[in-house]
Amino acid sequence: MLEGIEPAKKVTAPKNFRPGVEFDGVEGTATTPGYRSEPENFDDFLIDAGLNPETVEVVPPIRTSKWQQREDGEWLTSYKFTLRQKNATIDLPALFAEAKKSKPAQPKETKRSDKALVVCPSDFQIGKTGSRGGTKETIERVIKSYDLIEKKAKSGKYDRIYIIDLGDIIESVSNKANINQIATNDMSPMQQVDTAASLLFDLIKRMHKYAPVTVGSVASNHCQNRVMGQTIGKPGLDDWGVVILQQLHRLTTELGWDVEYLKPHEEDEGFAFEYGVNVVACLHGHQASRPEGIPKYWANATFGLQFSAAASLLLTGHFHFLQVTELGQHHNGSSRFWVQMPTSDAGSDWFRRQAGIDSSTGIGIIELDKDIPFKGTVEKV
Ligand SMILES: [Mn+2]
Repeated sequence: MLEGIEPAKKVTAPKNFRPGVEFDGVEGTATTPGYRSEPENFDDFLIDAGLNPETVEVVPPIRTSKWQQREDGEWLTSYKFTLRQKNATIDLPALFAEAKKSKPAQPKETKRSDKALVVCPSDFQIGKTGSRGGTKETIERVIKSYDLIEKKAKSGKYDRIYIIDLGDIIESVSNKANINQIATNDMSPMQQVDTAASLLFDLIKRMHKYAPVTVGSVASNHCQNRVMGQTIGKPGLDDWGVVILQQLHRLTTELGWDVEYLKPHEEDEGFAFEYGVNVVACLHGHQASRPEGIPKYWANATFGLQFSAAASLLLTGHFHFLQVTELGQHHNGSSRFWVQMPTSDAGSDWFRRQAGIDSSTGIGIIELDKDIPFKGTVEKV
């Protein structure tokens, strides 16, 4: 009775077909098993493979291969694509597209405290390589800090969050040792700008979920417009950090987010803002050749009625370590303070070799009370 009936043909996939996932934590490849119909996304597949679709994304192009289960039977389709950790490789057009499709809600109307969080990314020097690695490692360090800052932002019910880029966000190629920079950089200045903008945008996006945001950028030595060793143009305008700020302004305005911006006057290199009884001046720090020169600079700038004259708190970067210094008095009833903020960079090996000293990396954050003058507490995350 069974004669003449052929056993069903084996399900055979095309040659070289092997479903699987390879992922090294940053990027990888995936080949899915056969699907009967086109899946809406690959989230379930990624979860089955032990990956989190929130942190790992599918990168087009997506290649397909089709085969028939048996003669006249159903067709199956397998998909092959690249995977990458979100934020690991950064491409600004892609970032803009992503920003548009995933508008985070406006910060919730909750009862807010009379406190602001001031987050100070400083001296990322994106594009530089050193004893702490290259751009990839710098991004990893920065994202780790961001995760801790986000925890703080989430629980703080802040009235406002300030993100102050204290300068040298890119490495550039125009230092004194510019030939060496060509050897030690792992990205061109253009790609450094693109990556740095993406990193700052990520921080704005995270903070904006919890409070209205103000973003500021100061002018700095690595971001200066230099031609053949000379600085040209207007320092507060012709600066890569300020250019990044302009791009972010455009992006968040288009998205309709509640983000304000602070930048130097075009003839200045820093700016000041007020939060309640606290007046905060922001400056990169390259105005002094050594950290010990900053208090003198500030005193002179106060006599010269510069933007920092009325400040109760001066924030700087440039020197790559955290230091809180109490200086003189302020009209708000407290002392003036100078806070030198830490770096997230790949390592200043020439400085380490010469001076012997080195510090751990991190991002400095400060909680400011509207009615209470700053008393010197800084957290490094
Ligand atoms: Mn610097």
